[in-house]
Amino acid sequence: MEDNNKSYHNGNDPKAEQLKAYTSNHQGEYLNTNQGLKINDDQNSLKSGERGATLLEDFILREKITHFDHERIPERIVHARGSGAHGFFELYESLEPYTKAKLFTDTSAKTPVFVRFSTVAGSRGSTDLPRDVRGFAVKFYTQEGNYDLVGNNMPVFFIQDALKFPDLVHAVKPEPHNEIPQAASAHDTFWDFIGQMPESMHMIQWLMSDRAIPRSLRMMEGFGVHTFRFINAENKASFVKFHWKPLLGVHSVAWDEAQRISGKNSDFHKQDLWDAIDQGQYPEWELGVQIVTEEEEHNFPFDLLDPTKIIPEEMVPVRRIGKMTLNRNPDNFFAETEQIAFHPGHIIPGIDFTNDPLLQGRLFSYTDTQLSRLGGPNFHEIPINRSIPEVHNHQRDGMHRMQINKGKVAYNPNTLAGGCPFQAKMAEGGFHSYEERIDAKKVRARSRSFFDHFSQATLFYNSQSEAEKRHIQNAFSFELGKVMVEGIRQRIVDMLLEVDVDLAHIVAANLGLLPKKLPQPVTGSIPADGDPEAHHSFKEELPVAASEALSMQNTIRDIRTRRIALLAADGVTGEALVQLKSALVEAGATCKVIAPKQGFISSDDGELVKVDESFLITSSVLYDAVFIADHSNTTLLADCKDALHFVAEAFKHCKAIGATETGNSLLQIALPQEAIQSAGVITDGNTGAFMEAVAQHRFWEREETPVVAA
Ligand code: HDD
Repeated sequence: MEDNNKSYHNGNDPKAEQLKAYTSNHQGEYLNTNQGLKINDDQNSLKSGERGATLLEDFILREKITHFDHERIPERIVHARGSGAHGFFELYESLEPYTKAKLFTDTSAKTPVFVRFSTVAGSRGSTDLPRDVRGFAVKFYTQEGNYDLVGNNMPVFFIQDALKFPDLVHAVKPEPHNEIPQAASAHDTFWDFIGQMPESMHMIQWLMSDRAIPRSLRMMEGFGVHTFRFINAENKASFVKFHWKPLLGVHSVAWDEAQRISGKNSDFHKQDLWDAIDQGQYPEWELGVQIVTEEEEHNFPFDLLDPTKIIPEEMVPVRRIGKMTLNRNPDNFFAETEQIAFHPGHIIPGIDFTNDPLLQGRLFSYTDTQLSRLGGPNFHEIPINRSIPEVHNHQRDGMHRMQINKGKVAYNPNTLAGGCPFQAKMAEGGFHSYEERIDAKKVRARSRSFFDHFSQATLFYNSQSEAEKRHIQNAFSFELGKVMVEGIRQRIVDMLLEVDVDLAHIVAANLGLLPKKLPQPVTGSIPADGDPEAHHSFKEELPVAASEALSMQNTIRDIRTRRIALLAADGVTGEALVQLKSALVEAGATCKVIAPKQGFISSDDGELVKVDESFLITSSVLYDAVFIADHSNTTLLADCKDALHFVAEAFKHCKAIGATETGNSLLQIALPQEAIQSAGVITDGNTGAFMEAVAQHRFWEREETPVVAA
C-alpha cells in the first residue's frame, strides 16, 4: 500500500510534485493542434482563393474558434472574484489530546495548502475594494486527504439557517430588474432583507466596520465561523473554533480611499498578494484554536451552534498552534484559482461537524454547485483539486473522466478483485462519523437559544476605538443613504437602537430621521418554554463588556511590505534619495520614485535617477505613505498640481507624510498649517521618525482636521 506520509517531510512539497505532471511550457516547441499536428500558418484561414470565402474544411480554424467559444465557465454564485496562492502549513505543537488529525499532531510535517481569498457579492470582473465580506478558503493537502477550512474574514454570519442563504444572496446581489448595483450592499433589497432579519445585526456591525475594506488580503484575519468538532484517538470529542491571525496585523483603508482605489486599480488586492509573493515577502498567518470540552458546551450565554456568535477571547483564549506561509503564485489563474473547488464537507479523521444549521446546509451546497460550475462529477480530478493520496473507489465514468480504471470489477463487495479496494478500519485511518447521541422530534423550528440577536452586536460596537466607531456610523449613513425607500432606512435605524443608542441617533441624524423603539426585542434571558414571547429576540447579559481582539486598534504595527511613494523631480538630492531608499528597503518597505514624467530625472550631482511611475499613472491611494524627497530646488515639485493633490489626498486618508526642509515648501501649499503640525507628518526629514509613522498604518484622529484635498 502506498505511503502518503514520507513525502511531507524533508522539505518536500508533494502537491507541487503532483502538479508538475500537469504543467506545460511552450518554450522551444512548435505550434500544433489539439491532435498534435504541427501548424505551419496560424495567420490565415483556408479560403477559396486569396480573396475568397473561408472553407468549412478548415479544421484548424474550426478547432481554434470552437475552443475559444467554450472558454468560459459559470462564475461562482457567490465569491466569484478571487485571488489564490500556494503555500504550506507547519504545526508548532501537537494537539493529540483533542484530535487525531495528523495535520494537527505531526509537528514534523509541512502540509501544502492552496488559499483562495474572495469578495462575496461582486462578479468575477468587479473590484477588489467593495465594502464586503472577504472569503478566506484554505485547502490543506494532508496525508489523509484534502481538508478544506472554508471561512471568511469575519467570525460570524448573517443568518442562522442555510434555508435563508439564497434569500440573503438574492438580496445583496445586483437587483434583478436592472442588474444594479455591482458589488455593493448599499441598495434597497439588501437592507430590506436585513431589516426583517434581526439575527444579522451582529454580522452587520462587522460588515459596516473597516474589516470590510482591508488594506491587503495579507492583513486580514480569517475565521472558520462555525463551531466544529475535534475527535481524539479515544473517540472523545471537543468543540473547536478556528482563527487565522496575520503576522503583519489587521489593517484597513479609509472608505473614501477604497472607492478611489476601485477606480485607480480594481485589482489592488490581487496585485498586492501577487507582488508580495513574487518579491519573497511571504504572507504569514498563525492558526489559532479555541477549544471547548463537551462538558462545557452549555456554560455560555449563547449557543455554540449559532453561527451569529463568537466566543469572546476573554472567555476562551485563542491558542496559536501553527503557521501558514504563502510562498508561490499560481502558474495559471484559471487552472488553479478558478478551478479550485472548496467544500466544508472535505474533512479528515480527527475533525467533524456540529449541528450548526448553517453548516449542515453548506454540506449540501458546495458539491452541488461544483457540478454545474465545473461541468460534472469528476472535478476532483482537476489537478488543483486532487488529493495527495491516490483515489481508489468504484465511482466511474461521467463527463471528462481522466482516470483509467483497470479490470472488470466496479463494485464492492467483490471477490473477483480480491475485495479491492478494501474498506479501512478506523485504526487504518478510515473515517468514522462521530457518534453523537440524538434523541429528538423531527421539527421545522429554531432553538430558543438562538434568539439573542443583539448582545454580541453591542459587544462588537463597544469594543471599537473612537475612530472605528466613527467609521461604522459613517458606513451605516452611506449605505442607508443609498437606500431609496425611507421605511427601510427607518427600520434599520430602529434596530440600531437595540445595539447602541448613540449609534442609532448619529446615523438617524445623518439621514434626517429619528430612531423609534422597536416593540421587540425584550430584554432578559432565554424565554421559558411556552412563553408567548419565545419566537422573539431577547438580549442576554454578556460577562464581557468589551473585547480587545475585536478592535483593529490593538493590532500589530509593522513597516514591512508597506508601499512608499517618493516624490521627486529634477534637482533631487541624489545622495539623500539613495540613503532614504536603502533605509526603507532595509526595513522591508517597497519604494517607488514618482515624478512629473516617466523616464529619468536628473539629480543635483548630475546623475540620472530612474522614475518608476509618473503622477499620471499612479495615485496616493495606491500607497501607504509619501515622502517628498530632498531637492536642491523645490519649485519644480511645488508647482506640480499632481504632487500637491498626491500629498493632500495622502493626508486626507491619514497616511504618514515625510519631507525634508526643502520638501516643506510643497507641504505649505498642499496643506493648512494645522495639518502640517498634526501626528504622522514629519517635517524635519527624520527617516527614523518617518519609518515609525509608516508602521503606525494610519493616524485616524486626523480625520477631524479639515483639509481641502485637490
Ligand atoms: Fe459559502 C462559496 C464561505 C455560508 C454556499 N463560501 C464560498 C466561498 C467561501 C465561503 C470562502 C468561496 C470558496 C472559494 O474560494 O472557492 N460560506 C462561507 C462561509 C459561510 C458560508 C464562511 C458561513 C459561515 N455558503 C454558505 C451557505 C451556503 C453557501 C449557508 C449555502 C447553503 N458558498 C456556497 C456555494 C459556494 C460558496 C454556493 C459558491 C461557489 C462555491 O461554493 O464553490 O456553494
